[in-house]
Amino acid sequence: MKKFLFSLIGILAGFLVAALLFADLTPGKKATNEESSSANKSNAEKVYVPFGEKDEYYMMASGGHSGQLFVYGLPSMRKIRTVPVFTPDPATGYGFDKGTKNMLGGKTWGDFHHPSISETKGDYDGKFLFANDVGNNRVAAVDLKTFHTADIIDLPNMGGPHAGVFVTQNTEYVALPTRFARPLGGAYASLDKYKEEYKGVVSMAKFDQKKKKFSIDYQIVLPPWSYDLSDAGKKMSGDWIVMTTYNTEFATSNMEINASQKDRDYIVMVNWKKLAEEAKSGTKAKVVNGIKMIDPRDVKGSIYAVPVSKSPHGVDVTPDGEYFVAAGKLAPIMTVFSFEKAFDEMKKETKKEEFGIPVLKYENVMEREVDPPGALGPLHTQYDDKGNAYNTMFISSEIVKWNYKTGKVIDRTPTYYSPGHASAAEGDTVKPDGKWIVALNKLAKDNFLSVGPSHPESMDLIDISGKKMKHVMTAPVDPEPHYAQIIKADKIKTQKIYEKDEKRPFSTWNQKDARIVRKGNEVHVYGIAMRSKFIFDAKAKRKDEVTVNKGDKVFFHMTNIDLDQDITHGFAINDYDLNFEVQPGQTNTLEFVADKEGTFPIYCSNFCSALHQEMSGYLLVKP
Ligand code: CUK
Ligand code: CUA
Repeated sequence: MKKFLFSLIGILAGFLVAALLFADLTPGKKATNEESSSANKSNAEKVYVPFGEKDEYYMMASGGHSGQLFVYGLPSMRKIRTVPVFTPDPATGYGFDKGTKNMLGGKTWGDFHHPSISETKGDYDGKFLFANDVGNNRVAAVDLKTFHTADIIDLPNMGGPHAGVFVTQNTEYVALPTRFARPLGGAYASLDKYKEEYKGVVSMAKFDQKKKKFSIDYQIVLPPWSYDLSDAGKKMSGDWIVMTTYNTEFATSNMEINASQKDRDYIVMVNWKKLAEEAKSGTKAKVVNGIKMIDPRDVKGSIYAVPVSKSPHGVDVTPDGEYFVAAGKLAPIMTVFSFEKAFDEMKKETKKEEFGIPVLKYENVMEREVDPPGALGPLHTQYDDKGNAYNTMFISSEIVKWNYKTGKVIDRTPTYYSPGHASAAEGDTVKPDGKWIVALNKLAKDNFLSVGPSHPESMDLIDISGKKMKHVMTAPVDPEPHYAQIIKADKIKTQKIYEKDEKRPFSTWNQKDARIVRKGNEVHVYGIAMRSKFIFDAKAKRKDEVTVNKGDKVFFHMTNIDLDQDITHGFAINDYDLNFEVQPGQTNTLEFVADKEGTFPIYCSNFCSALHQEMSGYLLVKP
């Protein structure tokens, strides 16, 4: 009881300090107000990208509970595109056409936290971007040639893959550790059985870049400790993944207090390579709901736990792969751990165990603790090219720059306000750029024109090329970028159009081939969209009319034959709640049941030419 009171007092004190700090950081303290106009002018020049020139970086930001990916240009901070991933999007017809509708499987939202760009030798290769859905247990891949979502799969046996997504250094695996513990398959089990029946799970997915398809290679079964964030090792630590936990208390309710009892939680270290071998040719895996599951306690030397200050949030491996830094949201310190020391410690025989997992000695693995005075609520760590780390401080609303080899604090700069993650240019790679960091803030307060009681989130662009950080600008962003990755623009090679492909199923390339084919109560329209008309049936009196019977299943297989970049056609059916698009050279299918009789105009919903308004036709549904 005494212990419980202690924690309670601790937490309350934390809030009090937080409140004081918030009060301290409201507008009067804004750096921009105090800086001279010449400083502001140079800030403006830093972000100004003249017409005709392009940004130097892409910033790929997760869209949180919008389920989408937000694409920005840096340093201008101009938003370039919303790429729909987990949520239907009428603006692009995503989730309306047959392919993407099937991919979403009827789900209407996702909660996307951590984008992860595919890597080769620990460097972003700009080919694909992976996304986790904490809301509906999914993982997605976005093809960075087209910025279209290429594949989505469900992750069975999990309760919110929050601690992913990250890739191993050659994208061998797309790893997704769970946040919530659940009985396997989501089966019913009383919360009184939490310790025995509930599991933490890591999905180890493989992505076939040629076929653009995911598969789950194996899953790792873990104690129900609630895994928060994670990262993959690099170089010397490349076979390992590290994960923070925040509920080694096995709390099942009132988590805020009950999961914050102990002074220490664990970082869990798992050797993914050993487990992959076991999954491939061993005998320890059990198939659960169609997936190979391995309890790493059955595979010697594949799992260890390292104590860490209570309830850490992020854990991030340094670019050289030699250390990992945990940031404790309740303990206001960053802890640097050494992989080398951990490997030495693993070799020693006498080890304490918890839940059957060997526990390494904290003092023997910890390299240093860094505790900048007054800096509160450290969440995530990023790196530059000079051995420096940058930590977001949620409560004291700042970024702290420090050297991870010496522990020396070098600089601090306020953010506006309350950063979750920050993202450094090329920050997760083996060679970060060290030019920019963007703080992804949870609160904007009064930074922008008011839009009522709830405001946008905000992003601070900070120049980290010098010894001192320089806050350059703040931009609004829709909810909610948890994390972002910033990649050099020249690493991404987009395609201009979808190439004409005569063999593609359902496509029609010649106007004279547009046709309507009936099979029982199915009506297949092999149609063409072009400036500025639809052709559904080349031989009919009215080429842009489709007549069906009520109850028919209708398929519009539309090909956009305008092989000209950016000439996208929309396809909307008035009064039928349907809209999708075909990009240049693309073929897309819309499938629906004509369950409403009557006369329904069809029109192009994406402005495409001077005669866009004329690009229309009719769907007639006979009673
Ligand atoms: S979490 Cu949001 S601030 Cu989902 Cu990466 Cu840390
Ligand atoms: Cu086609 Cu507007």
